[in-house]
Amino acid sequence: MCFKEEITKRAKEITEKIVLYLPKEEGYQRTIFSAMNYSIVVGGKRIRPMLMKAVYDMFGGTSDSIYPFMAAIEMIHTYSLVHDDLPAMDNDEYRRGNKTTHAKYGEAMGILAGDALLNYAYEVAIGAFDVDSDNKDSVIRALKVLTQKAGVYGMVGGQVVDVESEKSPESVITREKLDFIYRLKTGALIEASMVIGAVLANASEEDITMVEQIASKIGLAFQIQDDILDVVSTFEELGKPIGSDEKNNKETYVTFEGIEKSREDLKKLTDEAIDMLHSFGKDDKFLEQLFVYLVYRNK
Ligand code: GRG
Repeated sequence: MCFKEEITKRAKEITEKIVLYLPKEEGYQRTIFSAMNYSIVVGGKRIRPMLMKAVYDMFGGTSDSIYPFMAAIEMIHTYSLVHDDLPAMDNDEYRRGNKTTHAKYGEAMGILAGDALLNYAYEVAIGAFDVDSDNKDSVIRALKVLTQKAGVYGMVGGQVVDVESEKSPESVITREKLDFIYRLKTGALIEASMVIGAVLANASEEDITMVEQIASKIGLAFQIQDDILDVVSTFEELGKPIGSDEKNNKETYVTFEGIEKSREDLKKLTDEAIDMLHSFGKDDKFLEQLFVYLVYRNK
């Protein structure tokens, strides 16, 4: 089986597991259940639960307590996309090849579906205590990681600075601020995914710290590739060569560093992450290939 087929298979298996945690579409509030479920099943690469499970497997985890956390991280990621697509933020009509949640259900339901997914994620993750009552301390620690990385010291914090930088003309974005935004907005959930995999598998403190550092590099590389893809598609649409003087109104890694240096930095970060992965001595080819796939993806 080639790697592309392998990740397609894993993404399908992950979706089958996640849907088991979705609410039933019944009761007076059934519209919210429908909007939540639509947002999740409509698509997505499932890379965060995939990373979580791959790290968990690498450290020899065997309990089913990983599954509620895999569902929870995808719910939190999906809520962030649902809210990011709202008229008050990016105002996007399409996502994952389909209508965005607010475009399909209306703005109020879009807001509520995001709120509901975030809250439900924690309800689901807490269910890990029922699955693995012998591993309570690890479950508590995994919950802490999840809540912190998703919140104001994580993804939400990064989004706040991003929104402020875009909307206010006097807020000048510096390279330092851009790093902050990327580390939190994109990196934090990737870090949460991988660290939770290590924590639930009872990896050593030293290994957990190393996993967080690897995830941080992959998170940044993932976002740099997002910026590169953005620039490439913009220039393709304009029918101009990449790097011609068309000015994008948004500051990104590429506008600061240029396309060549961005590609070099992306490679450097990925190579460093893979070297660190090798230092565990686990010979995990899947995780290594997944890193390469994520940071060199073409969409
Ligand atoms: C609204 C609190 C709040 C946060 C929003 C996720 C996010 C923060 C904004 C979306 C915009 C963006 C470009 C984020 C960077 C991370 C990123 C590339 C997200 C898309 O993740 P994928 O590619 O999406 O994993 P799928 O659809 O495959 O799940």
